[in-house]
Amino acid sequence: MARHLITSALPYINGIKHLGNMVGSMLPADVYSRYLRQRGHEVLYICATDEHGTPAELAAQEAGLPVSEFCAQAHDQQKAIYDGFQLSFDFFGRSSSPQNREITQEIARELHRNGFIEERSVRQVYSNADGRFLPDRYIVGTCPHCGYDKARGDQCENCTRVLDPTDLLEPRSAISGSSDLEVRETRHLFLLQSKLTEQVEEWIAANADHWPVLASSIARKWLTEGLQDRAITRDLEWGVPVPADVWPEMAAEGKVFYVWFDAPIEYIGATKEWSDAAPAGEVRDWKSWWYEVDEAVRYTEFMAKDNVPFHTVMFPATILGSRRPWKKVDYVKAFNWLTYYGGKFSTSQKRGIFTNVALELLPADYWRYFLMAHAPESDDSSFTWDLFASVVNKDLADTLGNFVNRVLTFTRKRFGDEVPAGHAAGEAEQRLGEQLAELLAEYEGNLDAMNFRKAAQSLRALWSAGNAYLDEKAPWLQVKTDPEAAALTLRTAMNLIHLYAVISEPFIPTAAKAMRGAFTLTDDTATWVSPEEAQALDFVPAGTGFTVPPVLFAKITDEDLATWTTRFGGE
Ligand code: B3M
Ligand code: ZN
Repeated sequence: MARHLITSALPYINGIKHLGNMVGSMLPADVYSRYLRQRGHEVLYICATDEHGTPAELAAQEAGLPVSEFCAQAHDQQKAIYDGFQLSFDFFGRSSSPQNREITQEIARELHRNGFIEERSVRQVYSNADGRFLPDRYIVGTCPHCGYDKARGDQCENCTRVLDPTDLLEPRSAISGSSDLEVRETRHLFLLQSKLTEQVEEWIAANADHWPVLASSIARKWLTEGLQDRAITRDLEWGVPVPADVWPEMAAEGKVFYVWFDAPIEYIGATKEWSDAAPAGEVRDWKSWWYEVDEAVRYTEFMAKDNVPFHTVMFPATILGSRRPWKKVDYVKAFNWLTYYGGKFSTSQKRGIFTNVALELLPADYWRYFLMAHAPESDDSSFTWDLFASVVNKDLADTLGNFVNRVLTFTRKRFGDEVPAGHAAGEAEQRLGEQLAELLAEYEGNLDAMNFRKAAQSLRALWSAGNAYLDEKAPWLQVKTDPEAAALTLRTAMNLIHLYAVISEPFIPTAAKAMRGAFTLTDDTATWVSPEEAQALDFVPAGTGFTVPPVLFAKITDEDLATWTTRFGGE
């Protein structure tokens, strides 16, 4: 038994996330957490909303709310959706928490003490109409290369060229549209990453070999480009204030830390939030997960590939520079993009499916299974309604759901409300058992390795094995000539249902619970079973009471498909 610390990239606060975000961070982290808990490990799965930065301020402005209120509401709204998706966070915190402020400021002080922070003058665009400095991406204008008139100060979306705000023709504020802009001198704190290069290199050399290629290649590529010193403060209302004891002038000017400085620290901050929220009588020791921890804690991070540089280079540089024994990541599980018909999911163009809307259409299990079975692991993967419907109908409705329903309904009709006994297991059961043991071992291997697509394939193979067995034995025919033979088949099939309930739980927790709940058992836990136990298939003995649960998965009809394709756009 080990202690597993698990985090998924913090969803940004400014809007509801789409399915692409879900599959690249929170959902796989949840599947993995659930699996490890079932296997008896101690798991702490931490996530939070990432609340600071300009986009939050702008979203609040658009909503006509003070930013603190906007964030509080948006946090609750996201939390409700994640509950709907059955994400089993141990804690879902907020990067604007006092805990994160305290730890972020403390780490900044340590970086300063160790000579890794320097104050520098910079020239920055100031908007007189808005009364504030503008971050590069909030200056828009015409691209000098391609003439696109909505190019941002950091990059032209049309020709993808990287820009400096001063390159833009006819620059204006993205906030107010005002062109009354000037360049002013201001001061910011810089994290001297260049001085930390060697240590980050060493750390990556010692660790990245164990990561999946997607993560290690991005980390190494970033390193070869060299670590630049970077500004870690901003002129914003909303953020972790620069501590006044170290930088009194900057604090007085209202400088706050850059959102990417405090966001990863919130992994620690949220753990302290979890600790502080302990109910009376329960001791939660956040430091035992993060500070001076021994080998026993294994830390796994989940994220989409664009977040990898921050987690494998910048955040480790921050932590290393603090010279404190903070836990660093052991394994970085990164994901490619889930596309919508090969194109980007887009909020502004209303392309694709958002997490709240998904739950209005279908319960979480449908999405959870589909997304993980088609997770963008080795490559990008594409969502299409046809693919979604065929996976749901084949795997969930036919292979699993129909099996469960068929077996329980038929048994009740022929043998009543208790698991029937019948003959002793024979050769077919022997073969089935061996097959189950082999497939379960493979499934475990894929989950241990966090190969989610392959794990879903193994799970599906386990479901199919049950179907093949049932079709071969055909209890609806057996019952006519040898009811005891039919009873054996059905008892075996009912044990399969119980096995499925246990092993499907990481992917489809609601259906798993319904399957487990079909049997009257005193022990209602989903404790994992070993391949040997799967082979023995003796979970629900003859005489166990059962009920027939409602249909587990409804089929997606052609009519649903047509409606959704029209509503959300296809092709
Ligand atoms: N909020 C992800 C994003 O918005 C970012 C992750 C932070 S993880 C510390 O792209
Ligand atoms: Zn351009």
